Amino acid sequence: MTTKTCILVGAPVDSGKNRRGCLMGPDAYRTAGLAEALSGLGHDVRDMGNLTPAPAELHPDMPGHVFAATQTVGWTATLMQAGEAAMAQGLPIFLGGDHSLSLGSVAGVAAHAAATGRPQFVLWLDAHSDFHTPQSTASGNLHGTPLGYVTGREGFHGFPEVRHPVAQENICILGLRSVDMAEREALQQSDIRYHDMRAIDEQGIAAPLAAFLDDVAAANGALHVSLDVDFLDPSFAPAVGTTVPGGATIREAHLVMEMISDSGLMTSLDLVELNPFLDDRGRTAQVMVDLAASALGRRVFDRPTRAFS
Ligand code: HAR
Ligand code: MN
Ligand code: MN
Ligand code: MN
Repeated sequence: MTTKTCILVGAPVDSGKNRRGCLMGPDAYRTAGLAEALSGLGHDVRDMGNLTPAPAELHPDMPGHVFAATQTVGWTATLMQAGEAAMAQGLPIFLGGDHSLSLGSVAGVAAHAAATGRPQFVLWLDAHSDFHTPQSTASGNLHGTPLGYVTGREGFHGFPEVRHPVAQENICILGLRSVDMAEREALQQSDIRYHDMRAIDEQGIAAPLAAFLDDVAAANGALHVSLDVDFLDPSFAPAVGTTVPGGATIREAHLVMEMISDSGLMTSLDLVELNPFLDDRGRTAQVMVDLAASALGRRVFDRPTRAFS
């Protein structure tokens, strides 16, 4: 694959849910050797360090059960700006942080795509659909809302305006196995394409992904990939607060990443929901680094043997 300038954007966002630990994610990826893995593939890697959230205020219309909304508003403003700016420099890799970071990362890269006249596409690899609004979420956890926000759903009071919403038909979710009732109804009424684990078991993961990548290519789209740790089966990716059994296998996940790499279409990437406090000797961080490397050109035959422990 062609050599890229990879911009590592540390986003230690921990406000998207009540359980702490995702703030350690960026340093876990650094410790697991992300920059070295990517530069070893020939890429130019620039680590921008970690961002901090902009000051923000709580909007009176934000429902009271929403957790740490003010902080997530601040993160969204910061990440939107940083995401748009990083797109002008290369291929941003957002090192999370919980999935609420994607309110900002996706809105930011979509603004850049709009400015360059390209449609934004999003591949969402997740056990969850993250399509809530602050009104529909029962948990109050904003990490369950980024797809709601970036598609322009109502009710994100106090958040930056989404000037360039992502078109529903340009979004593909793979890996679903935990969807709340309110999200399920909204998803069914939307043009988002989604494939749950049942569909993946029946049809394989390559067919729906290939169809989506074809559409991205035909539209000359920009492709943002958002990889949630819980897309993976918790048996080998335990470091996440919201484990759901029955996730993608390591081979399915690598196949997805290798197909993305082969397509040459990916323009930005999120690595989210890693909670190093829950990890087992760094193995989940290492799996995520390996997957990022696959998305950026590493192949099975090129991989050095690595032992955990
Ligand atoms: N749908 C549930 C909620 O809104 C769980 C959301 C969990 N989201 C993540 N990211 N872990 O996908 O609370
Ligand atoms: Mn998620
Ligand atoms: Mn614009
Ligand atoms: Mn999830």
